[in-house]
Amino acid sequence: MHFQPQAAVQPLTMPDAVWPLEAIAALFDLPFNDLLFRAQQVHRENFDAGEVELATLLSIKTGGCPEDCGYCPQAARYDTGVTAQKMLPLEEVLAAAAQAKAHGATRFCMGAAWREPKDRDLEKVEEMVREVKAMGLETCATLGMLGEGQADRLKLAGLDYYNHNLDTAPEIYGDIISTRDYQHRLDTLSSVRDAGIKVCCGGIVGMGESRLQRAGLIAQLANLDPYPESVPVNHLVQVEGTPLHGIDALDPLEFVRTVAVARITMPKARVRMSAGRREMGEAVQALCFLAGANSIFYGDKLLTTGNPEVDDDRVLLDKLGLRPRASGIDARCSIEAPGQA
Ligand code: SAM
Ligand code: DTB
Ligand code: SF4
Repeated sequence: MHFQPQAAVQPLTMPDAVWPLEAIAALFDLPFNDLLFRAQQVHRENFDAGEVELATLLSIKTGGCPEDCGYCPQAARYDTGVTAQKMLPLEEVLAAAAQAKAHGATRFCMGAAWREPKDRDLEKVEEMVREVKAMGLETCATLGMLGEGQADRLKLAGLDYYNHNLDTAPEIYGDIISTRDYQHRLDTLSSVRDAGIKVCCGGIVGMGESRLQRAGLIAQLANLDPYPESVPVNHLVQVEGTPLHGIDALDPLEFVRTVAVARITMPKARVRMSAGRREMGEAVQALCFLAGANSIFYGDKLLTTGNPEVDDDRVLLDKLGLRPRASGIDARCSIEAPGQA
């Protein structure tokens, strides 16, 4: 029996950013239809519910990563068939960005398989950011942990968002990744925030965590002050050779619940139905949109694994009567600190 007393989850959204774990766990435990109804209400209060952001990903430096993230095909220590490559030349990045724009994407996210960028690598990324932004796309980068001054340099280059995920609840983080800790992630998020770059931060579900641990991840995100402007909810893509390959599959409705709870607890954030859509099927994706997801990765590849074909996504959006978001910086996506909202 999952029903919890309504009192624990009474307000549709909290007046400030403080979300006790118990309140988030109680949201997860609501009857499915009640949870989706509330998520849809919050969604409509904060966004045009017919609109979805299309973000395209490009791996600008693939494979050979020294970290040991148990889910990741790019960790050098796992035999996954991903070979380490050098950083892509600027022209290739710009060609991919132009194609993404031509297909209707408004955000372009550049990912690198680094623990942290070296200063000389960052120079090249700065150039990519400047040029992609000049094409009229929102820019996002995910390069690992940032050292002193690196976030400021990216801000100066015109970076709009930095993606850095907390991935899971703190108490199981060490079971998934041992080469860095939670505090490292939080420190990078603070330096991104301090530099004035918008924060894109989420996690992965389906890594063997419990429902309470999923609530623990959302609690971490929702209680960041302010919470992230952009929240990618990834479903684990199981890749042969990684330690998490072969783990029991998550009930897809738990993924939908996670999206809904993210929407309710971070009402103004772009909630992205991120990795794992190809394996999900249309019906689960439709439920995620109903649960308040309003962003997707768009393009036939994520970083190294597959994503639905662009044409299939267009058909799905059409079927659901959803429109791609028009270009331009998200006006409603400026999160204010608690007390200012
Ligand atoms: N190396 C940088 C880092 O870890 O921050 C940036 C790239 S890393 C691939 C970006 C994110 O991709 C990870 O934090 C993780 O959330 C997600 N990711 C990686 N492999 C995944 C998988 N197999 N399934 C779902 N998400 C995955
Ligand atoms: C995020 O949260 N998910 C994306 C992006 N940010 C960088 C990455 C998903 C990677 C899935 C596995 C792969 O394709 O290598
Ligand atoms: Fe490296 Fe990032 Fe993959 Fe971890 S998630 S192994 S840091 S590329």
